[in-house]
Amino acid sequence: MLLPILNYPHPNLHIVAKPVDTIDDSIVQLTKDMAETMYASNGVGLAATQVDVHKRIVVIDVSETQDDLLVLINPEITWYSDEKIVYEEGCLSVPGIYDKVERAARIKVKATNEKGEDYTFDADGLLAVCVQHELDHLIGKVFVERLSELKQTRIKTKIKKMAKRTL
Ligand code: QAP
Ligand code: CO
Repeated sequence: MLLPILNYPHPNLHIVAKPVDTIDDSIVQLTKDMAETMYASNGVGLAATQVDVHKRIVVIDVSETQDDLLVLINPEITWYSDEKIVYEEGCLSVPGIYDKVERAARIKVKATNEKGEDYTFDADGLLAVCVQHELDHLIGKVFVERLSELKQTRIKTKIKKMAKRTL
């Protein structure tokens, strides 16, 4: 089932997600719906926060062929490199807006999958950027809030103008 995505600056995008304590059928179904919603929107990542569910759940697929789904339940970044990467980011909650954000170039991640298995992996490049971007959502942070105040003001103005056009 496709889920509606909250659009910035919706206040619920600032709610801090709570850890998942039991991976029951409703959580498994939510991860499936999140993946379907991400693929349908041609996204590479989606956090539960963006579909107004305030639990620590993220889906990511940075593969070209959209066939390498990562389900991250209660994800944590256990290590950040000092080395940085600057990447032009976008967000399904901020359609049409893209800007450069600096983040750690490499990270170590631990999470649980939808089967309840714990796993860890190292990430760099687009995957490292995506994990950091999605985990920001879980603490109520949208990538535009990592840009200058001037850029944030300009983005809000642009969003209001785009909304008017669709009236
Ligand atoms: C986060 O973002 C991300 O504006 C995921 O019109 C982005 O999937 C991580 C999207 C970049 C790493 C690098 C955005 C689709 C998708 C749009 C997305 C749009 C259509 C964004
Ligand atoms: Co996003």
